[in-house]
Amino acid sequence: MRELEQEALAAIREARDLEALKTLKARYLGKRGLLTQEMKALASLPLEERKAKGQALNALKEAIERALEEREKALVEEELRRALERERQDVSLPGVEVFIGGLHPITLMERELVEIFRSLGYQAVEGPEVESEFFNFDALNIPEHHPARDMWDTFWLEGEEHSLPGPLGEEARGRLLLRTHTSPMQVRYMVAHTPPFRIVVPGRVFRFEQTDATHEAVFHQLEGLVVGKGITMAHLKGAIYELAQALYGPESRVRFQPVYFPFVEPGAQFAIWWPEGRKWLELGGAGMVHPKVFQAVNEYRKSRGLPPAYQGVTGFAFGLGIERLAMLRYNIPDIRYFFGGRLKFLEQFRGIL
Ligand code: YSA
Repeated sequence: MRELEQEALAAIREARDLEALKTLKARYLGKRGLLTQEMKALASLPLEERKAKGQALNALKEAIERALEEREKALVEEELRRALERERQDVSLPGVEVFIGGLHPITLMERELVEIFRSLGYQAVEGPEVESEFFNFDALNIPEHHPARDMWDTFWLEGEEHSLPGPLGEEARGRLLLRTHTSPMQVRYMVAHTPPFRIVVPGRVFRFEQTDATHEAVFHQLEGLVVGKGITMAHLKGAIYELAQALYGPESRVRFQPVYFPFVEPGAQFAIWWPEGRKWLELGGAGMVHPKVFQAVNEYRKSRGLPPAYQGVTGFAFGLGIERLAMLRYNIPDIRYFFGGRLKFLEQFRGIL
């Protein structure tokens, strides 16, 4: 019996896993286990011997059960420790960088401008980049062969097969082109709406031009148009003044100089004093909406069965280049960087949303 005890306890101590432990349990305590058989054999022994051996066998059974329990506990703990080791995470490891894009500097500048005008009660609207000759030129008092057309070198679309919806969903008149300024939206908006209103129109424009550090063939403008009863040049100056204040603070000033645009009378070019750089920034053109533009809008409305809504009202308009402002805001020396497609340039704006 001593032998059996030594053998059993040693085997249990050395069991390598729970599976081996289960086999040992069956070997000693199972239905046909060694200890069970010894127990059965008791019946054939004389009473005194049976009693003594019975007690010894019970003690051995308890010892084996205890040993099995202890070993099982140890094996479970060991397995847990190994699992923890295996699945260990080093939380101090540097993370994997997630690539976050950013907004393009022109988008940022455009949003800043739109926000300024929104705070002044303007509504932002957008128009098509492919435009018809009628809205880009004719309705703005620049008929075919008018020398003023030379102010805007134009990309024309080839062929007659294209058609473009006008402001009322009808087919737009005239040849198609890439809009050379955002001013055609003045006409589109007026045809479809009645005054009074204040709008700004941000957007991309195209000119068949030689490029240099301050001129691109593709650039962005912000158009403004305010129409109502009693609108004057003073309102225009006030609007540009508010823009200057919002952009460059209380030290900023504005300057207007007479200039010719066919769709305004009087017309002006305007500049904003940039206190930090101590210089005037020529931003764009402006003026009082020309009566001929109102007349073209009224005629267009009439041809579509709408009443002429532009009588007894006046309006001012302006159009400024967005790239110039973004160049200053982000310290960019050459306008061609904006759409040169170089990642090194764009990555500087990563994460700016
Ligand atoms: C004038 C009167 C109004 O009642 C309304 C709008 C205007 C502006 C007019 N539609 C226009 O396009 N005038 S502009 O040809 O002088 O351009 C306006 C601004 O766009 C310029 O002052 C300049 O800031 C920018 N711009 C013009 N050509 C550019 C350019 N920016 C970058 N590259 C070019 N090639």
